[in-house]
Amino acid sequence: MWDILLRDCHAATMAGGEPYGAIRDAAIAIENGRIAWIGAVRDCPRGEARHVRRLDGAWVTPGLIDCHTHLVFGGNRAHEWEMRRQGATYEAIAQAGGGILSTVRATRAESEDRLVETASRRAQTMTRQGVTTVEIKSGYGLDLENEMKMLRAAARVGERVAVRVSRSFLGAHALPAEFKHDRKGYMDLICDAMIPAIGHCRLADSVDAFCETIAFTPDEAGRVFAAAQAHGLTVKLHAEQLSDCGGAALAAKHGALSADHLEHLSESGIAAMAQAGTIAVLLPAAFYFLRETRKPPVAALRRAGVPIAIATDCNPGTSPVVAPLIVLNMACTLFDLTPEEALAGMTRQAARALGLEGEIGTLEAGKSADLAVWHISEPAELAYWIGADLLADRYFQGRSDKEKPA
Ligand code: DI6
Ligand code: FE
Repeated sequence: MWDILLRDCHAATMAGGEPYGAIRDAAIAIENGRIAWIGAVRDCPRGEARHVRRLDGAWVTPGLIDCHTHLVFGGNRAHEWEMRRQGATYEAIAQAGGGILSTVRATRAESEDRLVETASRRAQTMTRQGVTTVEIKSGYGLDLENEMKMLRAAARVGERVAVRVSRSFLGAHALPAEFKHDRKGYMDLICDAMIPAIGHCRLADSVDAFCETIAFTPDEAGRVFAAAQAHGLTVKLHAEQLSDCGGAALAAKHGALSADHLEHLSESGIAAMAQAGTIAVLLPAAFYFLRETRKPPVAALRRAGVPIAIATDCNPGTSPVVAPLIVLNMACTLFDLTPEEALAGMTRQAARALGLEGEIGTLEAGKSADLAVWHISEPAELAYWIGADLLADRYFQGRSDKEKPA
Protein backbone atom coordinates (compact mmCIF):
# COMPACT_ATOMS: atom_id res chain seq x y z
CA MET A 1 0.00 0.00 0.00
CA TRP A 2 1.24 3.49 -0.87
CA ASP A 3 2.00 5.85 1.99
CA ILE A 4 0.76 9.00 0.24
CA LEU A 5 -1.13 9.78 -2.94
CA LEU A 6 -1.02 13.39 -4.18
CA ARG A 7 -3.96 14.38 -6.40
CA ASP A 8 -5.58 17.49 -7.90
CA CYS A 9 -2.22 18.72 -9.09
CA HIS A 10 -0.11 19.21 -12.20
CA ALA A 11 3.44 17.91 -12.38
CA ALA A 12 6.46 19.51 -14.06
CA THR A 13 8.52 16.33 -14.05
CA MET A 14 11.50 17.91 -15.91
CA ALA A 15 12.00 14.44 -17.36
CA GLY A 16 11.54 15.24 -21.06
CA GLY A 17 8.63 14.88 -23.45
CA GLU A 18 6.35 17.91 -23.09
CA PRO A 19 7.79 21.30 -22.16
CA TYR A 20 8.78 21.04 -18.46
CA GLY A 21 7.94 17.34 -18.78
CA ALA A 22 4.47 18.52 -17.82
CA ILE A 23 1.65 16.18 -16.83
CA ARG A 24 -1.66 17.96 -16.33
CA ASP A 25 -4.11 16.45 -13.85
CA ALA A 26 -1.40 14.30 -12.38
CA ALA A 27 -1.19 11.90 -9.47
CA ILE A 28 1.96 11.10 -7.54
CA ALA A 29 2.28 8.10 -5.21
CA ILE A 30 4.95 7.99 -2.51
CA GLU A 31 6.16 4.90 -0.71
CA ASN A 32 9.11 4.56 1.65
CA GLY A 33 10.32 8.05 0.82
CA ARG A 34 10.40 7.40 -2.92
CA ILE A 35 8.17 8.17 -5.86
CA ALA A 36 6.31 4.90 -6.39
CA TRP A 37 4.16 6.04 -9.31
CA ILE A 38 3.62 9.24 -11.28
CA GLY A 39 1.36 9.91 -14.27
CA ALA A 40 -1.99 11.28 -15.38
CA VAL A 41 -4.62 10.70 -12.73
CA ARG A 42 -6.84 8.85 -15.24
CA ASP A 43 -4.07 6.24 -15.68
CA CYS A 44 -3.46 5.84 -11.98
CA PRO A 45 -3.64 2.18 -10.93
CA ARG A 46 -6.08 1.86 -8.09
CA GLY A 47 -3.41 1.40 -5.50
CA GLU A 48 -4.54 2.14 -2.01
CA ALA A 49 -2.87 4.93 -0.09
CA ARG A 50 -2.83 5.54 3.63
CA HIS A 51 -3.15 9.29 3.00
CA VAL A 52 -4.68 10.98 -0.03
CA ARG A 53 -3.81 14.67 -0.30
CA ARG A 54 -5.62 17.01 -2.66
CA LEU A 55 -3.42 19.88 -3.77
CA ASP A 56 -6.02 22.31 -5.14
CA GLY A 57 -4.57 22.57 -8.62
CA ALA A 58 -1.01 23.33 -7.44
CA TRP A 59 2.05 22.48 -9.55
CA VAL A 60 4.57 19.95 -8.26
CA THR A 61 8.21 20.10 -9.40
CA PRO A 62 11.33 18.27 -8.31
CA GLY A 63 12.74 19.87 -5.15
CA LEU A 64 15.23 22.57 -6.14
CA ILE A 65 18.93 21.69 -6.06
CA ASP A 66 21.45 24.44 -5.31
CA CYS A 67 24.58 22.78 -6.68
CA HIS A 68 27.18 25.50 -5.86
CA THR A 69 27.26 27.31 -2.52
CA HIS A 70 29.71 28.41 0.15
CA LEU A 71 26.99 28.32 2.82
CA VAL A 72 29.28 27.75 5.81
CA PHE A 73 31.32 30.83 6.78
CA GLY A 74 32.00 33.13 9.71
CA GLY A 75 31.07 36.81 9.77
CA ASN A 76 30.08 38.67 6.63
CA ARG A 77 31.59 41.28 4.34
CA ALA A 78 28.90 43.98 4.38
CA HIS A 79 31.44 46.59 5.49
CA GLU A 80 33.79 45.69 2.65
CA TRP A 81 30.90 45.97 0.21
CA GLU A 82 30.04 49.36 1.66
CA MET A 83 33.62 50.49 1.01
CA ARG A 84 33.44 49.19 -2.54
CA ARG A 85 30.25 51.10 -3.16
CA GLN A 86 32.17 54.21 -2.09
CA GLY A 87 34.85 53.55 -4.66
CA ALA A 88 37.47 51.44 -2.85
CA THR A 89 39.07 48.92 -5.19
CA TYR A 90 39.22 45.19 -4.57
CA GLU A 91 43.03 45.44 -4.39
CA ALA A 92 42.92 48.20 -1.77
CA ILE A 93 40.47 46.19 0.28
CA ALA A 94 42.62 43.07 -0.03
CA GLN A 95 45.65 45.10 1.10
CA ALA A 96 43.68 46.28 4.09
CA GLY A 97 43.15 42.60 4.98
CA GLY A 98 39.79 42.18 3.22
CA GLY A 99 38.56 39.72 0.62
CA ILE A 100 38.48 35.94 1.03
CA LEU A 101 41.19 36.10 3.71
CA SER A 102 39.01 38.23 5.99
CA THR A 103 36.34 35.52 5.85
CA VAL A 104 39.09 32.97 6.55
CA ARG A 105 39.99 34.83 9.76
CA ALA A 106 36.33 35.06 10.79
CA THR A 107 35.71 31.38 10.02
CA ARG A 108 38.79 30.18 11.90
CA ALA A 109 37.65 32.21 14.91
CA GLU A 110 34.15 30.69 14.89
CA SER A 111 33.22 27.50 16.79
CA GLU A 112 31.85 24.57 14.81
CA ASP A 113 28.53 24.90 16.65
CA ARG A 114 28.19 28.53 15.71
CA LEU A 115 28.99 27.77 12.05
CA VAL A 116 26.28 25.10 12.10
CA GLU A 117 23.83 27.61 13.51
CA THR A 118 24.42 30.39 10.98
CA ALA A 119 24.62 28.03 7.99
CA SER A 120 21.47 26.22 9.12
CA ARG A 121 19.58 29.49 9.14
CA ARG A 122 20.67 30.12 5.55
CA ALA A 123 19.75 26.55 4.56
CA GLN A 124 16.35 26.96 6.21
CA THR A 125 15.76 30.11 4.17
CA MET A 126 16.50 28.11 1.03
CA THR A 127 14.10 25.30 1.98
CA ARG A 128 11.31 27.88 2.24
CA GLN A 129 11.88 28.46 -1.47
CA GLY A 130 11.66 24.79 -2.37
CA VAL A 131 15.28 23.65 -2.05
CA THR A 132 15.74 20.00 -1.02
CA THR A 133 19.45 19.55 -1.85
CA VAL A 134 22.32 21.97 -1.31
CA GLU A 135 25.99 21.61 -2.13
CA ILE A 136 28.30 23.25 0.43
CA LYS A 137 32.00 23.97 -0.09
CA SER A 138 34.75 24.42 2.45
CA GLY A 139 37.50 26.89 1.55
CA TYR A 140 37.46 29.43 4.38
CA GLY A 141 39.55 27.31 6.75
CA LEU A 142 42.64 26.77 4.60
CA ASP A 143 44.32 24.53 7.17
CA LEU A 144 43.45 20.93 7.96
CA GLU A 145 41.74 21.60 11.27
CA ASN A 146 39.54 24.42 10.00
CA GLU A 147 38.69 22.82 6.66
CA MET A 148 37.56 19.71 8.57
CA LYS A 149 35.57 21.89 10.93
CA MET A 150 33.75 23.46 7.99
CA LEU A 151 33.00 20.09 6.38
CA ARG A 152 31.70 18.63 9.66
CA ALA A 153 29.55 21.74 10.10
CA ALA A 154 28.16 21.26 6.57
CA ALA A 155 27.13 17.68 7.39
CA ARG A 156 25.45 18.85 10.59
CA VAL A 157 23.37 21.35 8.60
CA GLY A 158 21.83 18.30 6.93
CA GLU A 159 20.99 16.81 10.33
CA ARG A 160 19.31 20.01 11.53
CA VAL A 161 17.46 21.06 8.41
CA ALA A 162 15.40 18.76 6.17
CA VAL A 163 17.79 19.05 3.26
CA ARG A 164 20.33 16.77 1.57
CA VAL A 165 23.88 18.16 1.77
CA SER A 166 26.60 17.38 -0.78
CA ARG A 167 30.05 18.49 0.36
CA SER A 168 33.02 19.77 -1.63
CA PHE A 169 36.54 20.36 -0.29
CA LEU A 170 37.83 23.72 -1.59
CA GLY A 171 41.24 23.97 0.07
CA ALA A 172 42.53 25.55 -3.15
CA HIS A 173 40.37 28.65 -2.73
CA ALA A 174 43.04 31.18 -1.71
CA LEU A 175 46.62 31.14 -0.49
CA PRO A 176 46.46 31.46 3.31
CA ALA A 177 48.47 34.29 4.90
CA GLU A 178 50.94 31.89 6.56
CA PHE A 179 51.91 30.53 3.11
CA LYS A 180 52.11 33.93 1.43
CA HIS A 181 55.68 33.25 0.33
CA ASP A 182 55.39 29.50 -0.15
CA ARG A 183 52.83 28.47 -2.79
CA LYS A 184 54.44 25.09 -3.24
CA GLY A 185 54.27 24.48 0.51
CA TYR A 186 50.52 25.09 0.51
CA MET A 187 49.98 22.86 -2.55
CA ASP A 188 51.91 20.10 -0.75
CA LEU A 189 49.72 20.54 2.31
CA ILE A 190 46.53 20.27 0.21
CA CYS A 191 47.64 17.30 -1.86
CA ASP A 192 49.73 15.31 0.61
CA ALA A 193 47.88 15.96 3.87
CA MET A 194 44.43 17.52 3.51
CA ILE A 195 43.00 15.47 0.63
CA PRO A 196 44.20 12.12 2.04
CA ALA A 197 42.74 12.96 5.47
CA ILE A 198 39.44 14.24 4.08
CA GLY A 199 39.15 11.26 1.74
CA HIS A 200 39.93 8.84 4.57
CA CYS A 201 37.34 10.38 6.93
CA ARG A 202 34.80 10.68 4.07
CA LEU A 203 34.30 14.35 4.89
CA ALA A 204 33.65 15.38 1.28
CA ASP A 205 32.03 14.00 -1.85
CA SER A 206 34.04 16.07 -4.25
CA VAL A 207 37.07 18.37 -4.56
CA ASP A 208 36.89 21.87 -6.07
CA ALA A 209 39.52 24.52 -6.81
CA PHE A 210 39.50 28.21 -7.75
CA CYS A 211 41.42 28.43 -11.02
CA GLU A 212 42.06 32.12 -11.69
CA THR A 213 44.91 34.62 -12.07
CA ILE A 214 44.24 35.82 -8.51
CA ALA A 215 44.00 32.25 -7.15
CA PHE A 216 45.47 28.98 -8.52
CA THR A 217 46.95 28.11 -11.94
CA PRO A 218 45.68 25.26 -14.13
CA ASP A 219 48.86 23.33 -13.24
CA GLU A 220 48.13 23.69 -9.54
CA ALA A 221 44.46 22.78 -10.05
CA GLY A 222 45.56 19.73 -12.07
CA ARG A 223 47.72 18.60 -9.18
CA VAL A 224 44.77 18.97 -6.78
CA PHE A 225 42.59 16.93 -9.17
CA ALA A 226 45.14 14.13 -9.41
CA ALA A 227 45.33 13.90 -5.61
CA ALA A 228 41.53 13.93 -5.34
CA GLN A 229 41.08 11.19 -7.90
CA ALA A 230 43.76 9.07 -6.26
CA HIS A 231 41.54 9.15 -3.16
CA GLY A 232 38.34 8.29 -5.00
CA LEU A 233 36.85 11.78 -4.95
CA THR A 234 35.11 13.41 -7.92
CA VAL A 235 36.27 16.85 -9.05
CA LYS A 236 34.84 20.19 -10.21
CA LEU A 237 36.31 23.63 -10.84
CA HIS A 238 35.70 27.39 -10.48
CA ALA A 239 36.80 28.30 -14.02
CA GLU A 240 36.93 31.30 -16.35
CA GLN A 241 35.14 33.64 -13.93
CA LEU A 242 37.34 36.70 -14.36
CA SER A 243 39.65 35.63 -17.20
CA ASP A 244 40.25 32.75 -19.61
CA CYS A 245 42.85 30.56 -17.91
CA GLY A 246 41.92 27.30 -19.65
CA GLY A 247 40.31 25.92 -16.51
CA ALA A 248 37.27 24.46 -18.28
CA ALA A 249 39.43 22.38 -20.62
CA LEU A 250 41.44 21.17 -17.63
CA ALA A 251 38.23 20.20 -15.82
CA ALA A 252 37.00 18.37 -18.92
CA LYS A 253 40.31 16.53 -19.27
CA HIS A 254 39.91 15.21 -15.72
CA GLY A 255 36.31 14.14 -16.31
CA ALA A 256 35.08 16.78 -13.85
CA LEU A 257 31.39 16.78 -12.93
CA SER A 258 31.18 20.50 -13.61
CA ALA A 259 33.01 23.70 -14.48
CA ASP A 260 31.45 26.69 -12.77
CA HIS A 261 31.09 30.46 -13.54
CA LEU A 262 32.47 30.43 -17.15
CA GLU A 263 31.92 34.10 -18.10
CA HIS A 264 35.22 34.05 -20.04
CA LEU A 265 34.85 30.54 -21.47
CA SER A 266 36.45 30.08 -24.93
CA GLU A 267 35.26 28.05 -27.94
CA SER A 268 37.88 25.40 -27.25
CA GLY A 269 36.76 25.21 -23.62
CA ILE A 270 33.18 24.65 -24.77
CA ALA A 271 34.27 21.90 -27.17
CA ALA A 272 36.26 20.14 -24.44
CA MET A 273 33.30 20.29 -22.04
CA ALA A 274 30.89 18.97 -24.69
CA GLN A 275 33.21 16.08 -25.46
CA ALA A 276 33.69 15.13 -21.80
CA GLY A 277 30.07 15.67 -20.70
CA THR A 278 31.09 18.28 -18.13
CA ILE A 279 28.14 20.33 -16.84
CA ALA A 280 28.31 24.15 -17.09
CA VAL A 281 27.21 25.64 -13.76
CA LEU A 282 26.27 29.30 -14.26
CA LEU A 283 26.09 31.68 -11.31
CA PRO A 284 24.13 34.78 -12.32
CA ALA A 285 23.91 36.22 -8.80
CA ALA A 286 27.72 36.57 -8.58
CA PHE A 287 27.69 38.23 -12.02
CA TYR A 288 25.00 40.59 -10.76
CA PHE A 289 26.62 41.38 -7.42
CA LEU A 290 30.03 42.08 -9.00
CA ARG A 291 28.33 44.16 -11.69
CA GLU A 292 30.16 42.15 -14.35
CA THR A 293 29.38 42.84 -17.98
CA ARG A 294 30.81 39.82 -19.78
CA LYS A 295 28.20 37.07 -19.93
CA PRO A 296 28.88 33.36 -20.23
CA PRO A 297 28.47 32.09 -23.83
CA VAL A 298 25.04 30.57 -23.33
CA ALA A 299 24.09 30.31 -27.01
CA ALA A 300 27.35 28.52 -27.83
CA LEU A 301 26.95 26.15 -24.86
CA ARG A 302 23.45 25.34 -26.06
CA ARG A 303 24.65 24.74 -29.63
CA ALA A 304 27.40 22.44 -28.40
CA GLY A 305 24.92 20.51 -26.24
CA VAL A 306 26.65 21.30 -22.93
CA PRO A 307 24.07 20.89 -20.15
CA ILE A 308 23.58 24.09 -18.12
CA ALA A 309 22.94 24.15 -14.38
CA ILE A 310 22.16 27.26 -12.30
CA ALA A 311 23.12 27.92 -8.66
CA THR A 312 23.23 30.73 -6.11
CA ASP A 313 27.00 30.64 -5.30
CA CYS A 314 25.89 31.91 -1.88
CA ASN A 315 29.06 33.36 -0.29
CA PRO A 316 29.90 36.49 1.72
CA GLY A 317 32.13 38.14 -0.88
CA THR A 318 30.56 37.92 -4.31
CA SER A 319 27.03 36.52 -3.88
CA PRO A 320 25.38 37.07 -0.50
CA VAL A 321 22.27 35.48 -1.95
CA VAL A 322 19.96 32.93 -0.33
CA ALA A 323 17.18 33.40 -2.89
CA PRO A 324 17.23 30.55 -5.43
CA LEU A 325 14.01 31.65 -7.14
CA ILE A 326 15.41 35.12 -7.76
CA VAL A 327 18.47 33.41 -9.24
CA LEU A 328 16.15 31.60 -11.68
CA ASN A 329 14.89 35.00 -12.75
CA MET A 330 18.46 36.31 -13.10
CA ALA A 331 19.36 33.31 -15.26
CA CYS A 332 16.65 34.44 -17.68
CA THR A 333 17.01 38.23 -17.47
CA LEU A 334 20.83 38.40 -17.31
CA PHE A 335 21.96 35.22 -19.13
CA ASP A 336 19.10 34.74 -21.62
CA LEU A 337 18.05 31.27 -20.52
CA THR A 338 14.45 30.30 -21.12
CA PRO A 339 12.38 29.80 -17.95
CA GLU A 340 12.32 26.09 -18.74
CA GLU A 341 16.12 25.95 -19.09
CA ALA A 342 16.47 27.86 -15.82
CA LEU A 343 14.21 25.43 -13.94
CA ALA A 344 15.99 22.44 -15.52
CA GLY A 345 19.22 24.13 -14.39
CA MET A 346 18.13 23.98 -10.75
CA THR A 347 16.66 20.48 -10.98
CA ARG A 348 17.70 17.90 -13.60
CA GLN A 349 21.02 19.47 -14.62
CA ALA A 350 21.97 20.44 -11.07
CA ALA A 351 21.51 16.78 -10.07
CA ARG A 352 23.95 15.80 -12.82
CA ALA A 353 26.42 18.45 -11.64
CA LEU A 354 26.45 16.64 -8.28
CA GLY A 355 26.53 13.14 -9.77
CA LEU A 356 23.13 12.49 -8.15
CA GLU A 357 20.98 12.12 -11.27
CA GLY A 358 20.00 8.57 -10.34
CA GLU A 359 18.49 9.80 -7.09
CA ILE A 360 17.06 13.31 -7.57
CA GLY A 361 16.42 16.06 -10.12
CA THR A 362 13.30 14.79 -11.95
CA LEU A 363 9.93 13.42 -10.92
CA GLU A 364 10.23 9.76 -11.94
CA ALA A 365 9.29 6.52 -10.24
CA GLY A 366 12.15 5.19 -8.15
CA LYS A 367 13.71 8.54 -7.31
CA SER A 368 13.69 10.12 -3.86
CA ALA A 369 10.37 11.84 -3.17
CA ASP A 370 11.92 15.32 -2.97
CA LEU A 371 9.15 17.59 -4.24
CA ALA A 372 8.19 21.23 -4.20
CA VAL A 373 4.51 22.17 -4.37
CA TRP A 374 3.80 25.63 -5.72
CA HIS A 375 0.91 28.12 -5.77
CA ILE A 376 1.30 28.87 -9.49
CA SER A 377 -0.81 28.30 -12.56
CA GLU A 378 2.06 27.65 -14.97
CA PRO A 379 5.70 26.61 -14.44
CA ALA A 380 7.21 29.75 -16.02
CA GLU A 381 5.97 31.67 -12.97
CA LEU A 382 8.80 30.18 -10.91
CA ALA A 383 11.31 32.30 -12.84
CA TYR A 384 8.92 35.18 -13.44
CA TRP A 385 7.98 36.43 -9.97
CA ILE A 386 10.61 38.22 -7.92
CA GLY A 387 10.23 37.83 -4.18
CA ALA A 388 6.82 36.16 -4.20
CA ASP A 389 5.86 33.57 -1.60
CA LEU A 390 5.13 30.70 -4.00
CA LEU A 391 5.86 27.56 -2.01
CA ALA A 392 2.75 25.71 -0.81
CA ASP A 393 4.55 22.67 0.61
CA ARG A 394 7.74 20.68 0.22
CA TYR A 395 8.44 16.98 0.56
CA PHE A 396 11.90 15.80 1.54
CA GLN A 397 12.38 12.05 1.19
CA GLY A 398 8.62 11.62 1.23
CA ARG A 399 7.94 13.70 4.29
CA SER A 400 5.92 16.92 4.04
CA ASP A 401 7.10 20.07 5.82
CA LYS A 402 3.57 20.23 7.23
CA GLU A 403 3.90 16.94 9.08
CA LYS A 404 4.82 17.17 12.71
CA PRO A 405 8.32 15.83 13.36
CA ALA A 406 8.15 12.19 14.51
N1 DI6 B 1 34.76 32.59 -6.69
C1 DI6 B 1 34.00 33.53 -6.13
O1 DI6 B 1 33.37 34.36 -6.70
C2 DI6 B 1 34.01 33.30 -4.69
N2 DI6 B 1 34.91 32.21 -4.56
C3 DI6 B 1 35.29 31.83 -5.71
O2 DI6 B 1 36.06 30.89 -5.86
C4 DI6 B 1 34.43 34.44 -3.86
C5 DI6 B 1 34.40 34.03 -2.43
C6 DI6 B 1 34.64 35.19 -1.52
O3 DI6 B 1 34.91 36.32 -1.96
O4 DI6 B 1 34.52 34.96 -0.31
FE1 FE C 1 31.85 29.82 -5.79
